Amino acid sequence: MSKTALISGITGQDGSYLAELLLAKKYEVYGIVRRLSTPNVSRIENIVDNVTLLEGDLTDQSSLNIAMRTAQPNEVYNLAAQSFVATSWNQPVLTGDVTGLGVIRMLEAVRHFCPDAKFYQASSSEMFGAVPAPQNEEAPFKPRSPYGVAKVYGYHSTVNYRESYNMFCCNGICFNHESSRRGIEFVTRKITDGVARIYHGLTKELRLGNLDAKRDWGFAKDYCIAMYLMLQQKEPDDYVIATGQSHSVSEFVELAFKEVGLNYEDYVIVDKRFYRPVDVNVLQGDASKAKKVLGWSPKTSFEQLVQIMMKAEEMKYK
Ligand code: NAP
Ligand code: G4F
Repeated sequence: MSKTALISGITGQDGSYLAELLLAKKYEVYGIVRRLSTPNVSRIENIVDNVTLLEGDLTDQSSLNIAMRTAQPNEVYNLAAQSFVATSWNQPVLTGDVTGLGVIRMLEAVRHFCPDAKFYQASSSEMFGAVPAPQNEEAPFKPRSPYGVAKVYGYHSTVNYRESYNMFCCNGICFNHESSRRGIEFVTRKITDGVARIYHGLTKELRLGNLDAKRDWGFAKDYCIAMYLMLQQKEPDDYVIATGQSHSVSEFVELAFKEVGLNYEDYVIVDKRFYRPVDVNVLQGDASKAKKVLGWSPKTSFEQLVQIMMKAEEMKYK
């Protein structure tokens, strides 16, 4: 019998890849979408006729209750969030409401309307913050942003519902993962889009912030497989999902410019406007547990990721 999945954040980067993966596995897929003046389904245009979209907002309990009651899912993937770290200093209350309390609202809706459903929470390496690398499931959390603080709340809520109500709840502690579907304000997409614009003569410079920050960057499609695998296990648990390799923003910049035969030093300007009040210096994950238990490992190298993203940008401006 085919399974049913409900995805919050289906219109986002990960939601779109996860929906494609589950459709390929013959799932019936529902997605929660918030009301916007202009509907934003650009990332799921190719599958929009194959999924059922339900109106809902992570700040509104009743809409989440109705979504659970309507879909009666076997699996719930909570991917919706105010996910941009920089914005979390400008909108800390909204970030806490959506990214933190939103998790409890989703868990409550599951508890009351489909208590047997398996639940995935999109936790984040941003929770580790100032903790020295490499970070695994045993590392403490020292978040450095309102977003990281909200994600820690969501993480502990997920563990708490597992322990309090014996619900099947998992945290995927995902390190940064990117693709051509990444939002334009995140640094990798900002870089690949900027390089393509420079290459095609649309602009002359690329303004960035902290070039020394290091991230463990993987390919989003690989990470959605790990999310799915977590909910196929016999027992619920929490897993770090990462490549184990860390690279600086300047390394990403250099490679992206190299892809089109340009030298980044001729175009990149460091602009204090893009610095954060505090930054996370180094993220580098240890995903040994995911490899051992889920049989998961990343398939895309850092160099391949930059190439994939640059190829997509080149197509866009051709
Ligand atoms: P994304 O592209 O920013 O997508 C976020 C999704 O959440 C969008 O579909 C957005 O809808 C939806 N959303 C935002 N506010 C909402 C609200 N109040 N009610 C309902 N939906 C709302 O993020 P992503 O990169 O796919 O990441 C997916 C999840 O993984 C997020 O929770 C993120 O924090 C977490 N995460 C991501 C990474 C990463 O590197 N990508 C790493 C660790 C954890 P609209 O389309 O309407 O804006
Ligand atoms: O691409 P970013 O904005 O991603 P960040 O802050 O690491 O957060 C992403 O990954 C988290 C997982 O660790 C997710 F939970 C979260 O939802 C999101 O997906 O910034 C990466 C680094 C930072 O150190 C930032 O200071 O790049 C640095 N950076 C340098 N110049 C910049 C810029 N970031 C942005 N967005 N824009 C710049 O101009």
